[in-house]
Amino acid sequence: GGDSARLLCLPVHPLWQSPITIPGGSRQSPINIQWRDSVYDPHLKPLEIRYDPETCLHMWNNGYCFLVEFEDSTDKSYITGGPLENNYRLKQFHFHWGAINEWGSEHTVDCKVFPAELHLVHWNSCKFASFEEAVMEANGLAVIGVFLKIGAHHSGLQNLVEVLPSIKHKDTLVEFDEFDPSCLLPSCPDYWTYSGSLTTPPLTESVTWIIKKKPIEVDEDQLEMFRMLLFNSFGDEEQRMVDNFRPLQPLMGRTVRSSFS
Ligand code: SG5
Ligand code: ZN
Repeated sequence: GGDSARLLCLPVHPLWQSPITIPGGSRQSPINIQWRDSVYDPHLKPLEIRYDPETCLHMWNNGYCFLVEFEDSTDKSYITGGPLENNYRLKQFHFHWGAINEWGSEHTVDCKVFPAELHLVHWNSCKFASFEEAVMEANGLAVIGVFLKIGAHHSGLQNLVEVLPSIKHKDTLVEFDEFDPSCLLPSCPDYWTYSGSLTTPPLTESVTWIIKKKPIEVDEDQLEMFRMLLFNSFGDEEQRMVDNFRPLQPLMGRTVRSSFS
């Protein structure tokens, strides 16, 4: 993020350059999840995930990460249950990753860092009319986080990886349809949940985080393809898109609940 990059005298990513006010700053993300401090909540229901591959629209490089966006004018792709009291519609998913496998995830578990982390971003369609409205409000958003670790080749992820060379530069977009992001979720239903924020500007404290306990496995070559993307636009100096994660934020007395004991 901005502050730590400045201390280390690294170039600051454009996303973090303008002054940003952190509203309140008492429930910021990401955090380290200390397993033994998480509290098992037997009332937490299983998370219900209903994704319609027809709602998948396109993939693009926004100059910070790559994201896949979904048609969200109706409740065709949504989640409910778990810690959520309403339906939350899928808006987009994206990843954060490191230059090397030793770091890259935003959340950590017992201080363990993973090489990458997937975020599926949803907004509360029972209480709000649009994503933009929900972004500013408590209970506006729900993000599912999934850790990626190095292991077996992931055939679902490969469908994304194959399109990455066509969105190498900032602000490039390709049509990408018929993709079901539930193929990127571990089969284990266990998760942690806590109240937090977006991890990029506007950093609003509107997110119910749902962090899956089990990581998914991807192979080294697949993550290397993430690292071939560029932060810069076509024609500008080449800067590899890596290390696009925010540093850990203080817990500030929050409780992390677990769906499992
Ligand atoms: C918000 O937060 C941003 C995303 C951003 C995630 O959803 O959206 C807005 O602020 C629009 C009102 O930004 C975009 O989608 C750019 C067009 O996603 C990213 O920047 C990709 C990393 C960040 O969500 S997160 O907290 O799950 N990391
Ligand atoms: Zn994210």
